[in-house]
Amino acid sequence: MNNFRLIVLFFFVVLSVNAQKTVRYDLYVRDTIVNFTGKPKRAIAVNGQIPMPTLTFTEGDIAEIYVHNELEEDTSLHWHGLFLPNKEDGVPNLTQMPIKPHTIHKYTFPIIQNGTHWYHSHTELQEQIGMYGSFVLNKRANDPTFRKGIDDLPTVPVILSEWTDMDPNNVHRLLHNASDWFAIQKGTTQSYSEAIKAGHFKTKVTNEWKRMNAMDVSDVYYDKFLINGKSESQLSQFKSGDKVRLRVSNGGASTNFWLTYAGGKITVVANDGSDVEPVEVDRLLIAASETYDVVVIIPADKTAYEFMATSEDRTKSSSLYIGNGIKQLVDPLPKLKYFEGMKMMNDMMKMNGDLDDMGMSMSLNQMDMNVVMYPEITGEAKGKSDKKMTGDDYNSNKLSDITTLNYAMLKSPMKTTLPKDVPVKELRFELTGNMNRYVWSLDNKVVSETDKILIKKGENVRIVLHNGSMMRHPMHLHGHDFRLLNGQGDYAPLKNVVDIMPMETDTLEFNANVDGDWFFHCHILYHMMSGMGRIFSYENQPPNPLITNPKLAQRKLFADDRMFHFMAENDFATNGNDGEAMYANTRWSIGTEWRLGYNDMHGYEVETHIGRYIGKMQWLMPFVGFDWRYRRMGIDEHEQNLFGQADTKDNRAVFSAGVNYTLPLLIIAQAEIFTDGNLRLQFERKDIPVSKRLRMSLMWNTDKEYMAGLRYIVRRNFGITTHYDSDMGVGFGMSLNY
Ligand SMILES: [Cu+2]
Repeated sequence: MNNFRLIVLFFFVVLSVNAQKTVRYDLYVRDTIVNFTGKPKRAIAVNGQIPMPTLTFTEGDIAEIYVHNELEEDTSLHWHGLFLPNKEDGVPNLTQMPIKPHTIHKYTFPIIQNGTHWYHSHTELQEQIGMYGSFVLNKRANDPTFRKGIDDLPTVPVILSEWTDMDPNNVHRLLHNASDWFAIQKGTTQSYSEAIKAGHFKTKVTNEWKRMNAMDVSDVYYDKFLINGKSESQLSQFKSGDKVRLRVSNGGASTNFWLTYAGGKITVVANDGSDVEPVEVDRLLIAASETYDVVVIIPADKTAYEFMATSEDRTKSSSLYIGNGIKQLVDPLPKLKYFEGMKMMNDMMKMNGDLDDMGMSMSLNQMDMNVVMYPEITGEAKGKSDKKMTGDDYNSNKLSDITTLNYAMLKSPMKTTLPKDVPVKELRFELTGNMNRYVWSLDNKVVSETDKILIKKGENVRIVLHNGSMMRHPMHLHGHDFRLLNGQGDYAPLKNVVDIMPMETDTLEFNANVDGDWFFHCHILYHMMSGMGRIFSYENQPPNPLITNPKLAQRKLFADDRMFHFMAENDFATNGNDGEAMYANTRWSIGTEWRLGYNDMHGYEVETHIGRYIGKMQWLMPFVGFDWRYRRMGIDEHEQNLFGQADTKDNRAVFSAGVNYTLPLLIIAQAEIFTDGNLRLQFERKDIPVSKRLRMSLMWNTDKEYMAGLRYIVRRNFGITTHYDSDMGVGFGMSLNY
């Protein structure tokens, strides 16, 4: 061997020792049929599995991930919690164009961090039907932060999710149409008869007086909750004395989960992929898209200890049994006391729709107003108590022996302070929304109504978030970890999701250190699709080579929250048909109502309104309309309205302008003036929940028309009805709705 060859060989050896290892995965995205409930349903599997395969890397590797889109629709993959170049972040129409059907897209980025993360589709609602998986980044063995007794434990990736047999597009549509079908399925209608039975009639009236519908902690009914794709599974390889580290990711589209364990305490050792000082708890709530690493001990042999994930609404749970033998179960979480929750909400809700924390300055999940609904903390429902509540009355750790994790308990093992002497940009957002129209926003604006927020590379960005809505929102920042200011000083924990409860104020800060357009949004999938987010964009950054037509990309991105949702219903009754169809989005509503008799004496009537909802609570809607009627009257039967104007019900085709306003008790007042000079005032209340499935509607107007109706909801789109109408008389029938 000559010298030259030796030298070449030497360099080769040196290079290969120091070279970064490239780790390649090929992901084949395909349509599949699953059967979680006895009915075959469409889902999306990657490499034939749900959840998607766990991707494992070691810090220092180079990731190469080839996505083979074998669907008949676009897709994308987002690497949740990862630090990477912006064009690898996987947000379609923002950081790349969608991956088209039957094409291959390569993602590649260096792995410059460690911890438990996950990945999911960022395209439409694909995350709901299977596109979520664990993403595990191991520490290097010589990592100075390596923790003996923690980082060397056997680890198991655990990804939580949920399943609904309903097409998620239909879920989304129903949420926007204020259908209470999910509440009927969950048993949380909170009807008047249930309220009376529970001694909470006054609570229910106050609730509706303040223009609230039934309250709940989650929006969607699910058929199944899943751990690693199953409602029950077992890790039988562990025996007495073993410790296991579970790398738990919440890949649920809209579910927060309680985690509890039958074998004793749960030790939390990391959150959102960053180490925290170990903290022992009895239970924790993992919000949608968060990750927690927890260590559990197997106390004895011949026993399988239940590790349980229960949906926050406590409708169902799923279990992982750790160990081998007789099953040791954990106490199931008792059902929520909804009327106690309703009463608490009534106390907090001001008449203008704002929430009032009554000076309790809540933050970091320490005070949980929902404890009033937890029987295991506050005992069984006890009916009336008018005592003034203080912060301690909502602090579950002070009220009981059960230790519940909150954000103030998280402490980083090392300092997380940001660079000093750099400019600080302060931003403040109010999380806003209204349940009646399912609008979710920041500062009452959705993504498509706002510009990108410019930030400068190098500066520190501090964001104050206040949740003024009635639901909790896990807000997620792409591409960066932030410090959550939680009273731990220099050791504030690093996170990329902050779950904010109603009325809480939380502050986070990060150093702007990587160019790009980074999405900041609520991780409840249906809230995100409704527009609850913002885009942070670095000033003077180079253009993204994957976005060749930025205008087109932006228009497609904005299309998500501009989407219109359609609903229709018709009552086929013995005395005629009446029904409505509506096409609505965040601000606009196009609606048509009809009453079609079976003969000319009954008459025919179609009213169409196009309106725009105004204000945060959207109680006001000015509109323009068109009214067409025909009815054959008897001789001298001409009527007058309440204002003495001649009635033109017999034959009329007029334009109108008017306004709808939602009054206390959810009564819609409508004032409308027609081009023939006629004026009409109308009051209507639809869908009063009489019992779990019975709804009552009432209407009266100054044309001396009135209507009263009852509808019994048999199935999601089928009901039995009876009503009395001043024009058409009494009728019985059935209603179909879409
Ligand atoms: Cu949200």
